[in-house]
Amino acid sequence: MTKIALITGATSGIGKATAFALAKNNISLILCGRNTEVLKELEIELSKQVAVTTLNFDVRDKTEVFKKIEGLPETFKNIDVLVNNAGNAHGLDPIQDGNLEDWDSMIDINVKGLLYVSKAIIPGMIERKSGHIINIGSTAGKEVYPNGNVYCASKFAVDALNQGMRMDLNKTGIKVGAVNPGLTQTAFSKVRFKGNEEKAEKVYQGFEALQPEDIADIISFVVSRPYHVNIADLTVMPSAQASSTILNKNKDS
Ligand code: 8X3
Repeated sequence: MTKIALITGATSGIGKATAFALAKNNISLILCGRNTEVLKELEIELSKQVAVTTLNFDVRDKTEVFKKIEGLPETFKNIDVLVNNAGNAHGLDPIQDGNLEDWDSMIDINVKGLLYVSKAIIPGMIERKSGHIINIGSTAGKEVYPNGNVYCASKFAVDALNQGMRMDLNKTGIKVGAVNPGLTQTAFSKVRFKGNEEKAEKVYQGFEALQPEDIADIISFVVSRPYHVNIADLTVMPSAQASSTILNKNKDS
């Protein structure tokens, strides 16, 4: 039977690439995001391959999250795969200079948003005694780096929730795992640096960064494992990266 996957943050970066990768594997899609225009474009494009519906919400808005997920058409209600991908970094400041709004955004999107969406979907998975939750963490959730403070904390929380969910759902038939990307060239740094393209581009200069498609490929592999195989925790870095702080960049970049 055709699987159904719900992807948060599906309008860009890893989320968008994952939508294309899963469609290639004939998985029906529920694409969630804040940008209605891009959602519409993706729906038109991807419905050439698979059944697609879109949900327009901000993961921070718990009322909307529950309303939109509960309102899914019958044919999309039995979600097999949840890809908790929505997440952002806001700012790269030492803790003493941190901006309260940036902190709120990161905790609200990366941690609370992931919790709301999961809470809305888990009961149906429990009822059906099957489901697969893939949490998109980060190398920043494995190892703190200078000025990463709250972003790292939010991704450490994702790591903790990934482990906690797997334990609590162990008897329910739902499998839970995380994919933790390192330096991946998306709009991530542009958002982190509030639109400063120059600063953002520099992050990925002088080495070959991961592309969203590299991670989408891996998510697609994770999804396609037989049911008894759970990829519980997977960290992926560009070959030039050894840790959150060790990166082999060309001297002159
Ligand atoms: C993205 C990885 O190192 O830019 O989560 O924080 S990093």
